[in-house]
Amino acid sequence: MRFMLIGNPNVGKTTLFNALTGANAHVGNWSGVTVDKLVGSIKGKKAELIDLPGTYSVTPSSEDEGVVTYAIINESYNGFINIIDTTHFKRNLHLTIQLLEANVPMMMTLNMIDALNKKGLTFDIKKFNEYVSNELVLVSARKGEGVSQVVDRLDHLSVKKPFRLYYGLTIEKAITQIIELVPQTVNQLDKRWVAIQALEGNDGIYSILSDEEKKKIQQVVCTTESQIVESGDALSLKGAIFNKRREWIHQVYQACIKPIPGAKVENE
Ligand code: GDP
Ligand code: MG
Ligand code: K
Repeated sequence: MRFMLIGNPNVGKTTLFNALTGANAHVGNWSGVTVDKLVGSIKGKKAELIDLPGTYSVTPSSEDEGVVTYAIINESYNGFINIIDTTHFKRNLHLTIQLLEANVPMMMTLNMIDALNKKGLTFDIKKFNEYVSNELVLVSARKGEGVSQVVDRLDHLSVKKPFRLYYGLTIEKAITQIIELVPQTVNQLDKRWVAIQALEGNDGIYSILSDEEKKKIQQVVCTTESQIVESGDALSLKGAIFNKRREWIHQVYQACIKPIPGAKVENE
């Protein structure tokens, strides 16, 4: 088995990676780029863990971020482990949504719970489970708390209920059109994911498509961009997608992050 560890920069990825693997990692190479590929063996399991570069988005805006799209499309794996810093929950969820949309088996590890509690806040995992059907584990990677649960539950990863965020009529119409232009499913990635990434401007996805398919999809992206700008709903297509995600994230945040009764709260 093989799992991909994915998260924003500075969320405790290396700390969790070391806790899961006992720091037995070896460094490899991603083809074509100078970014290191860290591969470790998960303690007590016949499973490999691959550490991906920290990123705020699957849609690349740097060489590091390009590696994430490349790996998601080209590597073989059984699932993702998304590490979330609960003290920066809202910011982290933008990447999480992009991973959820792939509808690949994924565990979410909610890290820095100790630091969240110090801020007078708790994380309501039951509430979060009403928004996402994934395996969820609260961890404090630095203290090693929750790490054994992560290992145990890796055996049970599956897509219980596909994740689907609604982007509004204009974008949904474009998604439907692009899905029809994507000929085959790659790496169990949802075609809807490919469509949304195309609309966000992730050129990495075209590596799996022919020039003809690319041209047709880019036409849909271009038309949709004009429609969004003309409608005045957002300044750009990317902006419109971002706004829909932000609305969902705001709801999830309100539902899941709660003050500890009697504690002095320090806000995010
Ligand atoms: P990466 O950039 O995602 O690889 O993050 P690191 O593993 O390097 O961690 C970034 C910082 O967060 C380090 O100072 C860690 O010691 C700290 N850190 C990691 N996990 C936790 C945790 O569970 N609680 C707290 N309070 N700090 C943590
Ligand atoms: Mg790191
Ligand atoms: K390389």
